[in-house]
Amino acid sequence: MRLDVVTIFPEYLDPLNVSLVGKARARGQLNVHVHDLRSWTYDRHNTVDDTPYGGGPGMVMKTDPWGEALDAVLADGYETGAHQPALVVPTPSGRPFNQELAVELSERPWLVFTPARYEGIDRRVIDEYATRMPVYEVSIGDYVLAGGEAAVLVVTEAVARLLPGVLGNAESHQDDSFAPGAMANLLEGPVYTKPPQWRERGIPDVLLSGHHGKIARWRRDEALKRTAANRPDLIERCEPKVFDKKDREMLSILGWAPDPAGEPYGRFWRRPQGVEE
Ligand code: 6GU
Repeated sequence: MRLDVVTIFPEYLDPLNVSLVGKARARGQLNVHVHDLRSWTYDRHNTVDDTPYGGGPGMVMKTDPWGEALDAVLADGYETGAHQPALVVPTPSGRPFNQELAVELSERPWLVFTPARYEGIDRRVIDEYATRMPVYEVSIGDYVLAGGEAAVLVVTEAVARLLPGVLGNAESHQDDSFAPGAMANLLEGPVYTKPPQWRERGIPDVLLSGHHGKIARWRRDEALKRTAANRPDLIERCEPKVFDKKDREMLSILGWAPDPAGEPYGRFWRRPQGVEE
């Protein structure tokens, strides 16, 4: 996979040399190019922004540096045999980035990222390149960053670990929280390693029992507890048929009850707080 990043802070992308993404680059599984947007400015101050039409606060990134940068980056990629580029535009007004979108992006051969500072990029730039290639406007969460560079790091790491051969067998992503189908959209529960005693704290007995069936059940219960506590929306989104009898027992202990009218296809409903049935 080829990745291009056009930014006014190329050094912000230095972490792409480290860890999983850095190793994938070193092995030739990822071909990363970081470009300084200001290389495509020609005035004394290397201006990349200007005041917004219609007024209002903040500055808008100008069409010309972005247009020239993207034309040059695309021409370079095509010359070196890259094909089917997609533009990834980080913006808080984008589509929520999630594991499903990470999988979709990991299946593309070439991603071009356009992290912006200020109030974003003049819309005509995105509209122009959208006539030539798919454009993914993505947000990494419901908060506002000062710029899209951190989002590029997030998306790149989530995508890179899905590429064939990037993760070893030991770290396989088959049962990640959010992996399609894995644990039916439950978060992963707690994990433990040696030593067996630490500051008076032991390991749950079941994990030392060697009883694979009981261990799997315990892990599933812990996953249900953590999901119910931290992401009740994920429980509500599950098809009830993914919950077996033991799951239902645990959900009931946690204060959840199925919608009686909806069975077998209704969602699980949370029992109203403090109301006993
Ligand atoms: Cl992709 N960019 C910015 N600036 N803020 C964000 C974001 C992206 N995702 C969430 N907040």
